[in-house]
Amino acid sequence: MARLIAVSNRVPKPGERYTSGGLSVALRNALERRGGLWLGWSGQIQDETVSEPRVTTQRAHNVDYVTVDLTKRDEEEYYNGFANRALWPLFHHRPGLTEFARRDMAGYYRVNQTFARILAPLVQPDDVIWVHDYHLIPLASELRSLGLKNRMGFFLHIPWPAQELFSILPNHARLAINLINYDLVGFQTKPHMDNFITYLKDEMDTKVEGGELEAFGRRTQLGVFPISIDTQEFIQFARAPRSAIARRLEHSLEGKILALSVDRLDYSKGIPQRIEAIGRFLELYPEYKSRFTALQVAPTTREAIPEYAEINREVAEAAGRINGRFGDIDWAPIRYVNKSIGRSALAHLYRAAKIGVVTPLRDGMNLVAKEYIAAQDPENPGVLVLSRFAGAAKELRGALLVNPYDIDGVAHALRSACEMPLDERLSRFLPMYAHLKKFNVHRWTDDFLSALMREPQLALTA
Ligand code: ADQ
Repeated sequence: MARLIAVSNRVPKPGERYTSGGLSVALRNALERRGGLWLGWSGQIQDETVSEPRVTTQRAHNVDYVTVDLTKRDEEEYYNGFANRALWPLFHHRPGLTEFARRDMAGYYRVNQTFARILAPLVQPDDVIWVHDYHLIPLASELRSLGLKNRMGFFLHIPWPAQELFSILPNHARLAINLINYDLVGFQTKPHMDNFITYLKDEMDTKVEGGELEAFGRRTQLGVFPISIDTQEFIQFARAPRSAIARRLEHSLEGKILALSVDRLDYSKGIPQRIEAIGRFLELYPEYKSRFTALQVAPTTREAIPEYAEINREVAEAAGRINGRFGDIDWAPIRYVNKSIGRSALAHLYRAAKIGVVTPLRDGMNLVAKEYIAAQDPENPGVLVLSRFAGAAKELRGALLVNPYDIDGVAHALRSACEMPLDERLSRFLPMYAHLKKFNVHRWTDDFLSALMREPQLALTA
């Protein structure tokens, strides 16, 4: 079996097995099965004056974890700059938040080059290379220019934007060509893939047929691979005796209906709009005052980026406003905490919530929606209120699908969720539960890797 090489912006520590999210667990699993190597940024910053990046290798369970330190300048330009202030907002359809700087773009290419230079000598001829996400789009081009002929796949975890938006990037053609240097490019949903195909046809006059494109003397396969969760793990966590945090939560609820949201604190997640909708719900249906509690768990991320400090302030203000307006001396409608919660406690919180509120303005997939479903009691499940703009909406058809910009619409959906009888909750929940048992994250890694290892000609006739 060919060895697997995974590359992602960050690499978890070999021992972080039960604290990290589904993706790293699944990737680690695939790497351990085949033997492999995982390369990415260590998260450490090194002195600018050191001429070569510090590389650390740790081996555990058949896998080499190779981590690279970056300089402050690399972090500013590659990570905070081009990846998170240009690509992230634009790919989430927020051109107003997009800050493009040529210096950042140069830093982005420089770090990709550094990763390629470090990786190339470690690669054996029949290794298969799987690159993750928008930070590393140019990696295959850099590796190929160093002479590597290996099969290389890329998976985009975030949406691919509409053509009009992508072409706002001054270097859009270069990035698209970077993607063509992979053998397989995977997207979360068909609309994301179709956006890319439209761009290729209109801007680059490229032929795309049967999910395969031919350009610049190369053949690249495109595909849809909706990412999933370790469903069994979540089912087991949720079934286990409740953790202390879940007991504290249930005790504090005193029988009130819990509507739970769990997100990284990010402007793409639609948190201020969601809080606004909770206010509207209480305004339209005052009978729920003192009977309903919304809990928003949102650890801060990417704090060095100004837009992220701003969203933190905005969410705290919105929650304060709604609590001030609707709350009472013994009840506040919204609890807002900037905390990260362990996986098994998280499963218990999901299970305690009669309503899961997942309303991003745009999201590649959104794993919280899937985790919420997996953690429910199959005999008495809760209701998922889900944004139609999350990739997960393409699969979780039993959710109450909402438009997160439509504050009244979300308020009505919250009411329907509160009132929904058991038979309707079951008929919505059971197909989603069965779907997630079958399409879990292990199936996702297997599907992507078997597509990557298939020869292109075979893919044409498949
Ligand atoms: P994210 O934008 O990070 O991921 P998401 O898919 O929801 O979004 O994944 C978040 C993960 O972090 C979930 O597993 C969740 O449980 C965990 N998490 C969030 N808040 C937490 C908290 N307070 N405590 C503990 N854990 C928390 C990107 C894309 C998504 C895509 C994923 C995977 O933006 O669209 O689904 O990658 O491809």
